[in-house]
Amino acid sequence: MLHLAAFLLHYLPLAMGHYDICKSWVTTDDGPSWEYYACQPKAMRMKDYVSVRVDPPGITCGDPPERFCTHENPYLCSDECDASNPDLAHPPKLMFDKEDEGLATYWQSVTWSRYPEPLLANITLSWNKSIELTDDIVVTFEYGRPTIMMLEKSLDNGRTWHPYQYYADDCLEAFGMTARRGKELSTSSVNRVICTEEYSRWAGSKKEKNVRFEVRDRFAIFAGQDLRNMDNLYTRLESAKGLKDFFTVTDLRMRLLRPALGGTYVQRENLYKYFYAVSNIEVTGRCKCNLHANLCSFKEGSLQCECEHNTTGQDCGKCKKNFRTRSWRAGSYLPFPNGSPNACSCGNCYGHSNRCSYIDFLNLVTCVSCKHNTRGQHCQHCRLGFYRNGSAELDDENVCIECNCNQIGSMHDRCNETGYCECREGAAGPKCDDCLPDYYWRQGCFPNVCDEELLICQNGGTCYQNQRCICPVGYKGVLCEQSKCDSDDKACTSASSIDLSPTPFLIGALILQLGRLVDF
Ligand SMILES: *[C@@H]1O[C@H](CO)[C@@H](O)[C@H](O)[C@H]1NC(C)=O
Ligand SMILES: *[C@@H]1O[C@H](CO)[C@@H](O)[C@H](O)[C@H]1NC(C)=O
Ligand SMILES: *[C@@H]1O[C@H](CO)[C@@H](O)[C@H](O)[C@H]1NC(C)=O
Ligand SMILES: *[C@@H]1O[C@H](CO)[C@@H](O)[C@H](O)[C@H]1NC(C)=O
Ligand SMILES: *[C@@H]1O[C@H](CO)[C@@H](O)[C@H](O)[C@H]1NC(C)=O
Ligand SMILES: [Ca+2]
Repeated sequence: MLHLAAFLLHYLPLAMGHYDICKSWVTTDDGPSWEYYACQPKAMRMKDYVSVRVDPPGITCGDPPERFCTHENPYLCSDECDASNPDLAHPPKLMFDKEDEGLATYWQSVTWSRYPEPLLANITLSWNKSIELTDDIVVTFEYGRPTIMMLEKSLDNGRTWHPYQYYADDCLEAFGMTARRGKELSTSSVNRVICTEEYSRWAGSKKEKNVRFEVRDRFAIFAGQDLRNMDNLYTRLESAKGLKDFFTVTDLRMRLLRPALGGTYVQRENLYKYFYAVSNIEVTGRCKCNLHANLCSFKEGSLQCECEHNTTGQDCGKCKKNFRTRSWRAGSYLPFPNGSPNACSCGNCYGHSNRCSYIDFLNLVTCVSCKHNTRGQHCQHCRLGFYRNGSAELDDENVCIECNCNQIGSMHDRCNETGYCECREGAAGPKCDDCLPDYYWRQGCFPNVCDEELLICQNGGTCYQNQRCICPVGYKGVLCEQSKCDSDDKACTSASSIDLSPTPFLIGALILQLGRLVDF
């Protein structure tokens, strides 16, 4: 705990808190396993990874060589900028170098020799990577800060640009905006684009060199002055729409619109003292990895998150192949203290399995224990005895419908894609629980013995449920076609006299019914 506290105190200005590990091997009641956490890379000095562009062409001094002087020494214009002489050159890279103590190195523009045409310069910083700012942007101007400038940002590698902050010694005159200060911002205005006069007024070029974009003042609105209550800030970053994006950039652009004037109007007779000189641009931030990585490395010229949680992409912005969920999600700072990893896993099991297993040598992920009567590597098929509900999505719990084939009428449990079972001879209907017209049902379908058309019971016999003829006394045979006695048999003739009595008929029917009951 003490160690952790020491760590936090040490890194507080940059790292501000936890979320520094993505997973750990823990032992639970169910044995050891990985536990996953939301995680993010440490904050870094982003100037070490930036590429810079200065516009327009020819704005950097020294080609041809040029004399300049300073506001403090306006009549001693003996300093020289010469691009061909390393000691006197001021190329853009000097805004990002490591300086020996006390020796400022700086990019410098040409002087304002074309006054009154404005002296305009753009300094564009590109990371080719989303960066989340964690501390103030600080731009250091040697020889005075611009009297008008603007900071712009891009979130899409320079395709579109948005104003980030306006700076002027007179905001109303320069931009038609009321001047505000970063410290005056509140919960409701935290991501407002403001114009500030704090960094543009003349205070002597050596005294006040820095121009800031106030990230800390904005964070402090939620986390308190010394940023102790980071949990509150993280909660806000999760919940307030657009707040995270406000602090996220891929590119920054400083539009220098009017140089330092030394506290007075422009003196036409000495334009050698008007120019821009930037010795350092400090941008502190971390790679945006959507809380799915704690490392960000510089590879092939750009920063890349080293993604965990089965995510991939420069910002861990999508699921790895085989782990594609319907919707990828960023990790979350909440709940404290470890957040939610929102890892990608078994995404293509269509929600029918919570487990998947990785078969190393095939480089293949398969879903384990598919539920809802599904089967297959991705639970994308229906189990035998089930068929696909054509109007349901694959991730529907009811995607597989039981075939329900009649056990007796069908060949097996399987059915085709429209739910039709395969019927035994004589059986019919989708589930094979009906018989074809010339068949009757009795534990399966059997060909009719008698009917009303072709197989008619003879000699007054009646057809019982297509199964047999009920013959009058004295007749037998399948269709009662045979007489039971010879023509001279007396018993037969006497019996034939009571032939019309219904009693034996009923008894016969009863016996048949009984026989049927016993059969079943
Ligand atoms: C600076 O960039 C802006 C767009 O952000 C552009 O309109 C302007 O022309 C550029 N100025 C110079 C001097 O290149
Ligand atoms: C930007 O980064 C992507 C992804 O790392 C890379 O493929 C691309 O080449 C980079 N572009 C430039 C201009 O560096
Ligand atoms: C990522 O996939 C592997 C392979 O299936 C699995 O072992 C691991 O638990 C997954 N990680 C997460 C965070 O889900
Ligand atoms: C098929 O799926 C649709 C959509 O989910 C559902 O409304 C319907 O009831 C299902 N059909 C059957 C037979 O289960
Ligand atoms: C399923 O079987 C029935 C009856 O044999 C048939 O009409 C239907 O077209 C079959 N469906 C498919 C998709 O094969
Ligand atoms: Ca420098």
